[in-house]
Amino acid sequence: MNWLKSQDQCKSDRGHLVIIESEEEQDFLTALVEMEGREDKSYWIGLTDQNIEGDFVWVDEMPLDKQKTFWAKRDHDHGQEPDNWIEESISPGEDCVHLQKSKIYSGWYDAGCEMQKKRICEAPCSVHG
Ligand SMILES: [Ca+2]
Ligand SMILES: [Ca+2]
Repeated sequence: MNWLKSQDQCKSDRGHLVIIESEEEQDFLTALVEMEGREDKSYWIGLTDQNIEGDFVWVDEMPLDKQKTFWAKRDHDHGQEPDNWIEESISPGEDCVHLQKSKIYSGWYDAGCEMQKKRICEAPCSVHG
């Protein structure tokens, strides 16, 4: 699904797209993604700069802590995400973030919000007696 539909889908399960708050959480999710073993290991997370370009905010409206980011360094062209890639008639900019597992470097990439990807939802653990 696209990013917005992914978030709606998570909400309908009383959750939200995942908010990554620590290196442990990042490592945990990367390991899960790895275990799933798909070729295209790319999943929406709850981070976007749709409102103000370059100003990344989590889906709970908390701003991204710049000390706790896991942006990817791209292997093929030695680029650094987020790059808000703009190219006429191909990419109008990139405002939604996905976690991607690659052989060399796993991390966050900004991408077009309309791209179809899997998602990682997070929901509170409910305990009923
Ligand atoms: Ca952007
Ligand atoms: Ca990008």
